[in-house]
Amino acid sequence: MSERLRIAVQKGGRLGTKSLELVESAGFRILRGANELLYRIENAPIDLLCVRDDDIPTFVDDGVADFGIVGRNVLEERGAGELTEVMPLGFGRCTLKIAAPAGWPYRGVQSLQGARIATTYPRTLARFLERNGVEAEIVTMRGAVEVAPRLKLAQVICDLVSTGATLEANGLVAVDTVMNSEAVLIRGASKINAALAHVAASVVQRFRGVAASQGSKYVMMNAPRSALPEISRILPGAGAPTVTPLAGNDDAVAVHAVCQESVFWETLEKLRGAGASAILVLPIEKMM
Ligand code: PRT
Ligand code: ZN
Repeated sequence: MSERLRIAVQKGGRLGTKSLELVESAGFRILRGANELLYRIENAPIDLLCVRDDDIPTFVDDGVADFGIVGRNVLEERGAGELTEVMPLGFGRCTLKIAAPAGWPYRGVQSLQGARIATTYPRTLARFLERNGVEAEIVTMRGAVEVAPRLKLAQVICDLVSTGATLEANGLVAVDTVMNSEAVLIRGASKINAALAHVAASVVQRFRGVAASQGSKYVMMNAPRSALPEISRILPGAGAPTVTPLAGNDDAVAVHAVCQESVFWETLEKLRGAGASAILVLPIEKMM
């Protein structure tokens, strides 16, 4: 068993930078030495193993790494086995979609019966088709799935979509969703060295804190006491707000709340409409 906790992260790619940012936001200082495969954490007994995303589940499963950060789509395609998703991390969001050439007659999953579907996610797609009682031919490709319909390799594709620009550039339209994905923290069945158990617990707790604080906002305002029920109703994803009296004014209170969802301008306008004034929306750096 290793003396240091190991977390496998993608080297480069779409998740690499964000994964390192998460680690740093959690207060772990990364020492970027000459070894690009292994980064040491300066202030905790943790090493980051920087590898291809496809290898991360295997490393975690084999106990070479204690945790991994990988797209849920990669985990799903592999078949989770003994691996578990500890928590979603809130970045690398994308959707595995079925897409067809514009004008292709799609009327629900049954339209895929007998079709040829190109994908880099054959197992996930097969499970989706099976769940829906559809039989189709799966053409497995290593990449560039979006060109398959033009090359007549397949009629339809199943691929990850984030902005939708790739589909649009290839004259394809998303017609169905197979799964939603984002970066997730994964853990295997292997035991963590007892001496490192507290480090593992702290990684999980701090990552949870960072993931939760992203998108959360601290909202403060003044309001007439009578407007409190209406204001509580408007605040998105807030628990019970903290209410404190304002000096020298018996009818007015200060309201403080942590909102777990985005606070849009529309929300502020509604709060104003309900009688709130001096509304402040602040970012939250850490939450525990
Ligand atoms: O080299 P390595 O094997 O490590 O990396 P990789 O090339 O296999 O993976 P990489 O870095 O491309 O993606 C890593 C993870 O990012 C994926 O497993 C997903 O969980 C996540 N992710 C988020 C995406 C996308 N968004 C995404 N848009 N992965 C791929 N794409 C591709 C998609 O396949 C399509 O080709 O981007 C294109 C579509 O993008 P839009 O923006 O045009 O819709
Ligand atoms: Zn890969």
